[in-house]
Amino acid sequence: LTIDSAELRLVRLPLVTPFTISTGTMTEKLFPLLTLRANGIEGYAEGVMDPLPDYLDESLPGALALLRTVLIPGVLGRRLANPQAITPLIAPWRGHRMAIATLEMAVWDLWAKSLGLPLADVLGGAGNSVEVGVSLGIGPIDETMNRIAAHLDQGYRRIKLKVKPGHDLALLRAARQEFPGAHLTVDANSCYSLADTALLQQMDAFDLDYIEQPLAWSDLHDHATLQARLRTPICLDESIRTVQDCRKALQTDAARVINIKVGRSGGYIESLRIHDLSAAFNVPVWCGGMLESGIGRAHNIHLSTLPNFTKPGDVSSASRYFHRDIIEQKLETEAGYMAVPREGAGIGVTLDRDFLNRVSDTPEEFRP
Ligand code: OSB
Ligand code: MG
Repeated sequence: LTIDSAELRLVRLPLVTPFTISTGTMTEKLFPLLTLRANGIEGYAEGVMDPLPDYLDESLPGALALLRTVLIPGVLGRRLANPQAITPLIAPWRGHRMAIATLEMAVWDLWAKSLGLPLADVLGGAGNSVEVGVSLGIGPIDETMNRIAAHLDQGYRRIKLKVKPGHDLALLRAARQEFPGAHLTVDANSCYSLADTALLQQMDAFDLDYIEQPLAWSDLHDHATLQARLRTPICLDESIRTVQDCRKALQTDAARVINIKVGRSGGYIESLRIHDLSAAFNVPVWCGGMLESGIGRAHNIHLSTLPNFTKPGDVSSASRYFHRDIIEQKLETEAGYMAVPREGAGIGVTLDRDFLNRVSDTPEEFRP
């Protein structure tokens, strides 16, 4: 596999519904789309970094700089025996797990296509569909109750509610009263501290599957302190960037569930390690989402076929996010399950080039 050229472009898609979490509101999705080419085959990936560092400490300008100056030039003209061959290329760089993931995931798509196999099979996954839940943004409680009901009616198998101080216990009281049997979770996106321990302990009354990332994005120690005071499992999202983060979290009982985002963790090699380590600790994992277009969504679905993805992931219908997607296929959930796109090879989806050109800036071309 010799990579002969690459293309990088920025894509902007308006969101069907503005998405509010504790850190702010998103009304559009802006992301880098990377294409790698080898012998007439194309591999695709999208970056999940935000324009500003409000989810994690990575931002779009920094990620683009790394991709342009070292990551993409580093693979051009290089013969890669397998995806692991890029390891020395990414090893020098601190952090930037999202920029690295963008490159790494496109290499895996290309690699699977060169083998003529669906990415799920190359990764060691199995099955034709994966279990799916939804993540509902912050909004008025009555509106949220209607949205929960609508998504449960559609078959979604878990409802994750975004919370923040002042929008937490009353919301949970209402949701649990109206939907006594539903799988409910909350995601705080790091908005609480140990000073909120009493409030977080009150969440134990609502039989949540887990509480996602209640404390600081960079802090494992305080999560361990909190977990010792909670019955509800803590799930870590932002805090898991590497398998070493995961090891420290599991060794200290800072989390009892792990959210894996391949686009946040440097790609598949690290995600597979996180997946396997969690399994060794008997800790379930699930696939997180970052409001991805069809390219990132397809990647997430393939990853979700691995055996320890035993909780529903955030890989819901693309039509919930976008009026129109940049891929030709429709990634839609049926009765709570998302079909794995196994047409062709790799991630199993193809670009809708006319539409893509309308929603992206001028592509940047790279040659050796
Ligand atoms: O914390 O999981 C998160 C979206 C953007 C940034 C962070 C998060 C999310 C979501 C949405 O929860 C998941 C999705 O539906 O793609
Ligand atoms: Mg989260």
